[in-house]
Amino acid sequence: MVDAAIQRIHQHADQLVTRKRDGLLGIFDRGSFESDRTHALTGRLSVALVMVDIDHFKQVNDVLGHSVGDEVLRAVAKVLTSKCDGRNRVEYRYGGEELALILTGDDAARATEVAESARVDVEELRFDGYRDLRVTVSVGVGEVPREGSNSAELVRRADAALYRAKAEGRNPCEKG
Ligand code: GH3
Ligand code: MG
Ligand code: MG
Repeated sequence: MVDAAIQRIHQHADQLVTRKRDGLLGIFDRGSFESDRTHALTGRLSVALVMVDIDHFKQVNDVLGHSVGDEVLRAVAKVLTSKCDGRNRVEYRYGGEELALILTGDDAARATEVAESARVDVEELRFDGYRDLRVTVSVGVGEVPREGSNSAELVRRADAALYRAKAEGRNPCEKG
């Protein structure tokens, strides 16, 4: 029992050390997302996943250029970082303009509050030299109860919620 707990602490320490940051955004990368997600689901706390997708991001690149697109991505990543603590709430670049949060110990309602607050902060972002530029994100929240829960199911729930958010016209926050 104690051995198992110690082993888990060691595993967690190893995993924190091997986390890597995305070169462009400074938040954790996809590999870290995968290992943290697997680890989170070995614990006794519920796990919530928030998927964040920037709306119409291709247009930002097409109209204003990729360097402005990069700046927008970095600003959105910073908003997510401001909601996280690096332990129970961690932010990742899932891929491209899709970012994610893994929340350990927050139920879906709490995770939705965090996601909603990030969504509103993104709406309020303003960019020097681009007065009229407005950015929104669509957000999907999924949650699984605890230990033994299926990792793929967690992503499936968050993805389904994100899909609904997009289908509803973008910029809302949906709970899975
Ligand atoms: P939707 O509202 O449906 O999400 O539309 P969207 O335009 O955001 O989605 P789409 O998948 O059509 O385009 C995503 C774009 O994100 C295309 C790709 O070039 C851009 N992108 C991905 N990674 C980066 C990056 O690191 N920097 C920049 N500037 N653009 C990126
Ligand atoms: Mg996308
Ligand atoms: Mg998008």
